[in-house]
Amino acid sequence: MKFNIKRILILFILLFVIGSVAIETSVQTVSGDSLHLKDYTNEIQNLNEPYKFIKTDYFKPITHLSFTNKPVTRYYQLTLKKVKMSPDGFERPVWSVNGQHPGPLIQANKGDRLVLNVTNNFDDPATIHWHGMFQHGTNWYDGVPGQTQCPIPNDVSLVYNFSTTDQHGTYWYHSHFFAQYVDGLRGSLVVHDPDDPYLNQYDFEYLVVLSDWHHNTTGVLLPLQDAPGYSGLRPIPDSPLISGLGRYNCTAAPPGSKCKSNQPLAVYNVKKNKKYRFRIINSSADGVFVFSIDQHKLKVIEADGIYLKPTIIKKLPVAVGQRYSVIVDANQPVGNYFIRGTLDKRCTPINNATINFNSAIDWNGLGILHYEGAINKPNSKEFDDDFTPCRDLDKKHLNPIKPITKYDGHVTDFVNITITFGRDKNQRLKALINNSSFVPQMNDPTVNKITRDIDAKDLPKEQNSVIFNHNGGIAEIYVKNNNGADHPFHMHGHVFAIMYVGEKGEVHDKSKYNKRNPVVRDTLTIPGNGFVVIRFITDNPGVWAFHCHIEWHVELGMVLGIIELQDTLKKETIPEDVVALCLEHDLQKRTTRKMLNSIVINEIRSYD
Ligand SMILES: [Cu+2]
Repeated sequence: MKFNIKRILILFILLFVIGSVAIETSVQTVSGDSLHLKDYTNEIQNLNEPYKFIKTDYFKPITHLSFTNKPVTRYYQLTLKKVKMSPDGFERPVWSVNGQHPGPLIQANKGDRLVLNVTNNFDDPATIHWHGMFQHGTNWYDGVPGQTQCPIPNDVSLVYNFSTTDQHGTYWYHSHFFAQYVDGLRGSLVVHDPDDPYLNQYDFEYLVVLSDWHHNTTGVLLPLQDAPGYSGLRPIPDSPLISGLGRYNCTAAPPGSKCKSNQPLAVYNVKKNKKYRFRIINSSADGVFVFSIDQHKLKVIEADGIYLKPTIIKKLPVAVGQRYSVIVDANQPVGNYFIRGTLDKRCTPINNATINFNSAIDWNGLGILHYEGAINKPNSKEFDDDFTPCRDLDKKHLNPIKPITKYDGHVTDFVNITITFGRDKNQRLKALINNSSFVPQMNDPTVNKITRDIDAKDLPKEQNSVIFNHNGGIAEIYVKNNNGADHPFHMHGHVFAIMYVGEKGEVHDKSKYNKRNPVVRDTLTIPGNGFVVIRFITDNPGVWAFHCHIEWHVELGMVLGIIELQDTLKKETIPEDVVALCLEHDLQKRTTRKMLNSIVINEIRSYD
């Protein structure tokens, strides 16, 4: 209970502190006319001025980087600061990146190195995970507190420095510190590919960052979920957001709150007969989004960085953590058409003990596809569903552009895991993997332990470690979901091949594995009471989280720590500034120079 009171205290203090913080809304503007792929607007990297401070207007086409003959090192500044914002009309503190939510787009070309100076001015500790990036040889920049680094304390900067190697596609970044990304620390990351087979099939490129949104901070929500005897389900959001914009009916807002109804919607401008690549990211805490544009079908070409054989769909279901690219042909009569970013209510279980169960949310998030010259009010009609609700996009739409065959071979390591829920001795809800709920050791991350020559098999039980030691081997994980909820699982450091997805009641049958042309991605939905079998190549030394991306489940402990090739990993040297975070973290715990900070740190201590 002590923990809960502290969290609530933090909220009140925050509300006072944040009252004085200015709102930043200005965004970088770029010329929309000069953005045809044939004449990229070059973003010139001035090496005398490292750490370029970037902002992104999500409603302007992407200003590409010019392709270079040799890889380029790109320096970006990401400053973390709480600001007051009203994404759906309701004002609250938002954990912003460079003053905006979603955070700015980080761009690179294939092979480039990203050097990202993260300055933490949150008054809370923070980390950033670069979702989907493999971090070959740089496990300590994966951004998972307790697994790959100590949290970045307040008023401290950490330079994340990693190569994109041979990766390309649509990625994102988010905090991995408690549920901080749900409060706003999330943004987009795109690695362009000069050899992209679809490069000449579209004229402009847009990003769509989808998220569910809560009016309460996670500092309020998490203790409620963590309360002894809590019998509700995942907290119900207040709005769906399309690239940071949504609408809330303010008559439902609590008295005294600042709230404006009928906020402007997300508007994406198009020109008749041009083609647009939309990169769609579900950065939610929880919800499955269904993305569609009335009267415009979607040509799917990428999932989680993997090029696909193109197929045409009407509606795109996107689970948390997944990304897609689709090409949209603006070939309809000049007009305004609804873009739909619908939070799929069918996938959100609810009972009347659930936090915010009586939310005034309008699940049907709307944006507008605006043709140049259109003046009509949009009244377009939604497509009928052409997908299975609460499931990933059907595998027939997810064939890699060329079959990826490397997963069909001798399995060197096999791990069997079972997901359940349970209660601890205080009747607090816990998520269990093989009967064990993950607890991070914030001040002594697993990778630090491995490099101190602690053998992975001697790690504390609550690290939920699974060990893979075959260099270049094929690991297979069978995940049995013994509860009724669907769980979108994400693996750090890898993509994996999906050998099979089994629904409730299906029998596990190895002869049904898709060995010849499996779907390959980094996030998949495990059906309620079903199972999945995945494979990945064990070629990336590191400590890699494999976890449900429903953030409420992460906080209940639904996390596994893959310890991969520890014999190689233990010989590596973690950069001094990363190790020093642990000292600074300890130091700040003992410091009372800021009351707010000390409260947050004390609270974390209860998890250490
Ligand atoms: Cu889950």
